[in-house]
Amino acid sequence: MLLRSTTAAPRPLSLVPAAASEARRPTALPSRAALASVDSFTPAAKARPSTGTGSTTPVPTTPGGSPTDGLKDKALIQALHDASAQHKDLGYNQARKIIFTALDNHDGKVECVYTGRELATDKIPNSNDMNTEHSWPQSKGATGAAKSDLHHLFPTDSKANSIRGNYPFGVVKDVKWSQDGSKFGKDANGQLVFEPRDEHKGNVARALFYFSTVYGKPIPAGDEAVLKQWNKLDQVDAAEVARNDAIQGYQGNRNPFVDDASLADRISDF
Ligand SMILES: [Ca+2]
Repeated sequence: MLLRSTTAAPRPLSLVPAAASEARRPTALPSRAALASVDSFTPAAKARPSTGTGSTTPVPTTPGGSPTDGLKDKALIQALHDASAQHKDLGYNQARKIIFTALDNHDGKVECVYTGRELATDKIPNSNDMNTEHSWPQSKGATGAAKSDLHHLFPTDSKANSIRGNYPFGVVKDVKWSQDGSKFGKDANGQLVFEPRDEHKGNVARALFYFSTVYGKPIPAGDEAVLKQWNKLDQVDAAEVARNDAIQGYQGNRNPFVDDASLADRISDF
């Protein structure tokens, strides 16, 4: 069920197009007070509602009416792409400002998704301290709008970010670096891989499933097998749902693999 309501958070973008008169009213946002600090935020007023493929009938938000029902593999990827790809390109500076001052700023602090290190900040930090992780690396295709797509961007300690570099994610057997549950080193096949701590494993898997689907990028088979395991190991929690809700408010689209984590197993080859 792609668009099921998982929380009580409003989803105005899928129901009511943002009117110009409401452009400064943050009705699409969760109630965190921190969100109000993003003074230049504007709702993704131009984003189309996720109405699927060409139909003028809104996608039902009740069970039993998802456009992905019964689909799998390429047909499911296409349907998810059609429902999720359209979104507002925030630009990289605005995306980072949102991450560090609102989206991932809780009680004035931002936490590195890899190490758990917290930084008190009310602005984009010095990039030598904490910076923005592209779960799908820029060097492997996260360019243009994808560079600023919040669904795969996370705050990270700069050293951990640098160690991950553009290495694939995988299960580390021969540890060369580790900190607070995240590891870098060789996997069972002797390939250098980065392994996030357990609580981020599912998040990163679902972020990459989203990226592959929205931007049409294949995931290597070995990586995909690991990510599908992580999708089950670290299941969607309330924080991940809240982040998905908030991102919809900013850029107008959702990660369907967070809304329904079982979708990934209906795709045999991303
Ligand atoms: Ca998690």
